[in-house]
Amino acid sequence: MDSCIFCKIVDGTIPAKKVYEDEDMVAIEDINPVAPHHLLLIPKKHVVNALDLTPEDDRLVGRVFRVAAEIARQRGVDERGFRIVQNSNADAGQSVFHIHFHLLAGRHLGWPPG
Ligand code: D5M
Repeated sequence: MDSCIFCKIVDGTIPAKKVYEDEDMVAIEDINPVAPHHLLLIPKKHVVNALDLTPEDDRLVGRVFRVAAEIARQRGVDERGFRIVQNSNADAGQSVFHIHFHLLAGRHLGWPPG
């Protein structure tokens, strides 16, 4: 998608701090971190949000969670804990309409979220 900021990060047109990349996804540092560790796992395929997923994306979403857990392990935040968040549409606060998963860690994360 020409106008999508995350498609541009995926293809390198817009710079980002990439911490992980494979054939299906990238992980970048969030530009506006709300926790000591705040990464975004972004599938390369342009999917709008959870409502736009199809059965063929099932493996991709499972892979995102596995990679997120591996990054948490590498950063040593696995035992204390971490959170994976996907916001879909307005009430959830989605601001970029290319599906992404926040990985948050490094502080106590309150529940319920705001
Ligand atoms: O989260 C969208 C997130 O995307 C929000 O935490 C800011 C982040 N963001 C927006 N633009 C950039 C760039 N260019 N680099 C890194 N991070 C970015 P949402 O769940 O849609 O509210």
